[in-house]
Amino acid sequence: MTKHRYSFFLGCVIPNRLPQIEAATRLVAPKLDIELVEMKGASCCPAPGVIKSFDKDTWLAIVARNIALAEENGLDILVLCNGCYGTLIAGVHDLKDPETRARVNKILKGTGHQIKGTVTTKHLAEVLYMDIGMEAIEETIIRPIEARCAIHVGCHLLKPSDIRPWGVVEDFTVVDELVELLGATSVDYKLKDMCCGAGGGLRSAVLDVSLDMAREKFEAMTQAKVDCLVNVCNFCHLQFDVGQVQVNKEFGTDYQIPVLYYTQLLGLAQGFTPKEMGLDRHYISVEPFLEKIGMSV
Ligand code: 9S8
Ligand code: 9S8
Ligand code: COM
Repeated sequence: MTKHRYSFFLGCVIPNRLPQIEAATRLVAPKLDIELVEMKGASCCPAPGVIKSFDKDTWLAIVARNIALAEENGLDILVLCNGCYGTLIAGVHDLKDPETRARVNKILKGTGHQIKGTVTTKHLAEVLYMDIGMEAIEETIIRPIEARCAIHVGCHLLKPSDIRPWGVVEDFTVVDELVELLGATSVDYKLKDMCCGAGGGLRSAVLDVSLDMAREKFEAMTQAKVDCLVNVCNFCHLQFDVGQVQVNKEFGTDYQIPVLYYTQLLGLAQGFTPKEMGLDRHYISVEPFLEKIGMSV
């Protein structure tokens, strides 16, 4: 099998708040012949909904420095976060323009890095679906996950769609297919396409509105009787796991929806233990979901 090598971009949230997502991803990757190559000295991407809104050139210079590190590796970037995807894919796109590239390279001079425009950025879902392929993933599954899952795709994975590889995104099923490949059912629920409420600085700036949006999604998922929520963005993950505890406190509710990042679910299907997938580190207990699939932490 050919080896798939990527520059591994972690962003801020995973190293600081959700190291279990990194650990799970590092364990499942070799089974799919994916090699994750470090990006030494990488910084915040920086977040698209926040920094980009303040000053575009500052944003772009920092994006360019990160992309330059991947170019020095000679490898496309793999991200686990929709926000990082949004930033880096837009950066790659903007820096294709020779004038912009020259302007940004001038700012970069002092850092010792220059950007040439030779690498692209791929999201985990894209790498799995398009580079590795469903068949190769299926071959690694030894323990099918029979559970009802609410899938949350997140905003930045899909839009703006003209600089993303998906084509028409109004009926996007890639994440559903990846989840169902593991033996699970993707359950339709009201507001499935709605934002989790965290992005664009909302969670930091207007927490009550942010949590109210998450609450609406939890209510719809509960009504749909799901066993867990599966996501492909660490910021959505944070909002759903940590935020669920906050929602319960703020609104007097008692939602108990276990939240899994896709590689954690994939790892369970590949035979890793819940502990190896870091499921003992969640805010909302994953135990009911594990019980349903005949496992425990
Ligand atoms: S880096 Fe700094 S804040 Fe964050 S995780 Fe994802 S978006 Fe990019
Ligand atoms: S959804 Fe709306 S903006 Fe976003 S991608 Fe991740 S965080 Fe949740
Ligand atoms: C959300 C990223 S994943 S941001 O908050 O919109 O920048």
